[in-house]
Amino acid sequence: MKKTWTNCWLEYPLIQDQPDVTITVASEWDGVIINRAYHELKRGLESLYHCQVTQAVVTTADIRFLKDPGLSAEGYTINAKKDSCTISAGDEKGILYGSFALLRQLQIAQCPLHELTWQETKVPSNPLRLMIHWDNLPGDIERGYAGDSLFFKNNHILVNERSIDYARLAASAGFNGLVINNSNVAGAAIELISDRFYAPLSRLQEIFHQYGLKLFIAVDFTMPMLMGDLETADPTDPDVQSWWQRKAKEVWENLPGLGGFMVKADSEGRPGPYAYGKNHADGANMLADAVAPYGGLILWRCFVYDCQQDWRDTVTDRAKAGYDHYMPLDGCFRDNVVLEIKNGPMDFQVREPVSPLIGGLAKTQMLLEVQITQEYTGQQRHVCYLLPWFRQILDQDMCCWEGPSKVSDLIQGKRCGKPLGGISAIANTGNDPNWTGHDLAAANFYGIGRLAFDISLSPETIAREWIRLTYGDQPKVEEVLFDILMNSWPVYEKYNAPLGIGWMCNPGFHYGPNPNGYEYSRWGTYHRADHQALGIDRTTAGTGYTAQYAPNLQKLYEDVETCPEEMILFFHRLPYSYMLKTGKNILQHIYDTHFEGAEQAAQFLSRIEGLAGLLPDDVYARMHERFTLQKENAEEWRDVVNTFFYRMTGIPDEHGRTIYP
Ligand code: GCV
Repeated sequence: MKKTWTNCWLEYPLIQDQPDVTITVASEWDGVIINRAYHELKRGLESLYHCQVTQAVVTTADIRFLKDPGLSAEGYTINAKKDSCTISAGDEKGILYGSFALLRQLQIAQCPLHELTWQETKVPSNPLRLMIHWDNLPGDIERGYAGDSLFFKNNHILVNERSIDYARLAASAGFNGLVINNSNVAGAAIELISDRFYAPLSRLQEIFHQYGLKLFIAVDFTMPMLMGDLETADPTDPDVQSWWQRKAKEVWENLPGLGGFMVKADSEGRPGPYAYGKNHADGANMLADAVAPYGGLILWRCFVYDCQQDWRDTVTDRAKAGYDHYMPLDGCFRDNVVLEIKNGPMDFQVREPVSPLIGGLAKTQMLLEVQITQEYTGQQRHVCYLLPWFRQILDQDMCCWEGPSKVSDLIQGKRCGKPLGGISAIANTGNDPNWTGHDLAAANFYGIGRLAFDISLSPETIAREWIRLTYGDQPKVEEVLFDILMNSWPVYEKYNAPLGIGWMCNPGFHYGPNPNGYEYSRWGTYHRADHQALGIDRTTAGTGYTAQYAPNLQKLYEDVETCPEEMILFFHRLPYSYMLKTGKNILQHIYDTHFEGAEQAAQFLSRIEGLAGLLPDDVYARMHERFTLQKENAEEWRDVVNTFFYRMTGIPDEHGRTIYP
């Protein structure tokens, strides 16, 4: 297949021309992953220096892979001392991660290998670092904004050179697993775990394995009915249990080393244990028992709410659903079950508080689920670098016990004392030439992998790294792209839904301004705006949502004076005249931020135009097109949202700007 796609951050732009230099690499031990590490170093170094890279004996090599049983799984130590460089690890994966780290550092330092003096030891912060694909077997992607699936086409599995490049990108960012199919399992996907697909799946799995990536498959809870001839999927039914046990045996015989299954149950029309009067622990544990003999995991999604719920009363609140469903089950799950929890209580809005379930569960392993496919954050037409947001989420202290209780601690299992947990990202990749639609969206793919591997990283460090690796050492490019990336989420938020309200986009598609657009809003608008006030009272006097947080956080959110203002309308219903700490009332805040956001989006475009000639032509053309669209769309958001509130209140902008276009 002719290569029609980019290498993203594995481009390895030239640092110094050294055609006469030969760099030798040797390893103390063999293995398929070690072999990949060697080939990655060879590819990277030859591109960075135009040198030769060959294999040698351990004692004389320039770069040596050493075994260090003292290092934890997947960890590495690099010791570069000008004329010698060692990468030590306890397992093969550590050598692979160490090799990518060395290539990264050379590009940061912009020096030849024999001038590098550098020491680094890293052990991944999170045992699970997963990309979650919502790819469908026909080849489309649910909420995909970068082309078609990399894994499926016309109900067949694709195994090709691009699968290898995908694995390279994922491993180099730090991921160690992926779910390849949509958890809304439908059509041919129901047969993914059958003879029809085992052979190509096994070939795909072999590629992933060489890059240290575990394959996971999303399954439907009613498989015994859909694939088998059972009339029930009741998790307590012995026939159902033995159906899954037989199936698991068959699956692992065909796909040894498979990571496990992901399940979305009792959610948005998906079947689950509730249909049989059973709970989610009954469902997850039944599956967990079936896969346990093979070391399999069950990733159980917690996105459970009644989307048709009537919430005109004051206590029914979708935000409460996750906690209400799962808290009573804390401690009831098997050790090979991990609960996968969206970062917020709603659904990947541009701003939400952290899900109270994350602070609630004390005895259960958790996987934080974030969304890098930009469903609600501009759909990869707009730039929205999400790492500053993810940093805030991970740093949020849930104040839920006397030990370390930041989200980053809790997902690492510091509270429950169990070994599994981590970060999963709903993937933003597809078969577009640049993988992610918007060229700058690749920073989210790279960034969340890096952050999952090393939870201490700042969004700034990651952004600079990504720019440097992708576009080389070009100060002007770095200055402009860094600035745009770092401002992109705040700017997007400004022209979108204000102060934590959420949605205000077209139903279904979730793109474009529509203040009353929440699809499940037949019982009232999401923001509840009328001519006097807006927002939802989620205090204990309102829906009672704040009571799901530990006392300190509850107090913080409950009191309108201390509630973080960027989320004030998520927690409180307030009059338009309510004065924010900026000295502006809410209405004027909405007007001002929408004018500012649209202006800043326009500035992004002119700054990108300043990079003409510095970026590759195709990259520049794509970026120019997307930033032009973002500018136009931001103006539309500004006008639609401002007009909505102007009509609602009849109060004009204090500065006399035109509101009704
Ligand atoms: C895969 C949101 C999206 C759905 C998605 C769902 C989920 O509701 O709009 O497309 O379905 O989240 O997380 O399962």
